[in-house]
Amino acid sequence: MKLPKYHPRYESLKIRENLVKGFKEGYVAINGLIAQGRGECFDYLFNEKTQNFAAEAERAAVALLLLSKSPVISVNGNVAALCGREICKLAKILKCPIEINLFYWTKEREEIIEKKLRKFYSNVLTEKTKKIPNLDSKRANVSEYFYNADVALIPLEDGDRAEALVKMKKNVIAIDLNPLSRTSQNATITLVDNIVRAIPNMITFAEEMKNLSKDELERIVKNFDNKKNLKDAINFLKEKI
Ligand code: PTJ
Repeated sequence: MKLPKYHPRYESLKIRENLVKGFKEGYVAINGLIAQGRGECFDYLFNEKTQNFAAEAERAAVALLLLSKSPVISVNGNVAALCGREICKLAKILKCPIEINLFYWTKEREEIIEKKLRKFYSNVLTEKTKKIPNLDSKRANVSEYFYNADVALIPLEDGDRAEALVKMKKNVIAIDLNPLSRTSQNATITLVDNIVRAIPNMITFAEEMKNLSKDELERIVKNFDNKKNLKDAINFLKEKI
């Protein structure tokens, strides 16, 4: 469908179209369309804009990733469809690998996503030799690198895996429009923002901050309070309603 640019819901409809295209190409799970609907509902309440609390969390997340010794970015079907190219750009700046991890895993979906990402970035991990403890799904299978990573960026993640990663003592950065989800509540840093804005914002921050000293980056992380940030997001929703 050709979307007219003047349509008041152009951006939101464009995102939907990208997901539907990804579904037709065989790499977005049908359940991914439902997940997007859930996200859209929250995004509507956040005025479809990056609010101050989200920008603050995005800055802290970039500082944490720049401080990390072994960061990793996890990508699922929705993430690949919504910002595959941008997430590769972020990984390049952070010099970190990307790992494909699917809730509704099939070999075919994984291969299509891998091919898509490799057009922009070569450091895509595929060999899964380890299992995340206490997690009973295909999402438990990870690479050795992921298993040992100190910081994991996990956009649009399910609550079980987020919790299991926190239990492994990893620093977990979530991107989730629902500030009440288990993923949001358990993460070390939660970006309550639409991924289509969060990743480009993180790219801008990473470019600005990549030459900051370790002390400056540590100060940014230390001054960030995730519980307070989530409260600010929830209060925003309360006032909006
Ligand atoms: O590709 P797969 O097989 O790994 O499956 C991916 C999905 C997303 C289908 C799977 O992880 C899933 O079922 O996710 P959930 O639990 O339905 O959604 C995860 C969270 O992402 C929810 O809290 C949504 O509100 C949120 N969300 C959805 N779309 C966006 C979003 N957050 C930020 N930006 C979005 N565009």
